[in-house]
Amino acid sequence: MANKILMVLILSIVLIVSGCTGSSTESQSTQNIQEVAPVSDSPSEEATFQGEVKEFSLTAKKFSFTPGEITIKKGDTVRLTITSEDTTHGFSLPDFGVNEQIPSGETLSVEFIADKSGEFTFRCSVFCGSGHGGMSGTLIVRD
Ligand SMILES: [Cu+2]
Repeated sequence: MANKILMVLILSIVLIVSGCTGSSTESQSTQNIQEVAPVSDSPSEEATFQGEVKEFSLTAKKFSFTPGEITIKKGDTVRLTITSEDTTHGFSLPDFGVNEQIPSGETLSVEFIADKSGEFTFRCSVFCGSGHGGMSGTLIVRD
């Protein structure tokens, strides 16, 4: 009786071992290396552009900007055309990285994307006289 059990044990061990070694060569080289080609055909196009282009004409004159308040929507591209009517003025909008000079009688174009909402102050950045410190306006960016 003990012999029979031993035989079954040995047989099953042999079966397990041979079964394992029989199918251990599955090294199929499935090399489907698809080259990830760059998708962008036109790299100059901004994929995330959503807003509109808003254009405004401003005049700078001692000691104010006209209009003194500009309202746009977040995501808009803002184009400002600013003309100085008397002396040299500046146009500074630090929240959007803008700071330019507008020589006397000249027109300057400024463009930026309003990528955040809130109320931002733009001001003259070139000393133009006694009222220079109060020469400012407000850019309102709505959500
Ligand atoms: Cu000024």
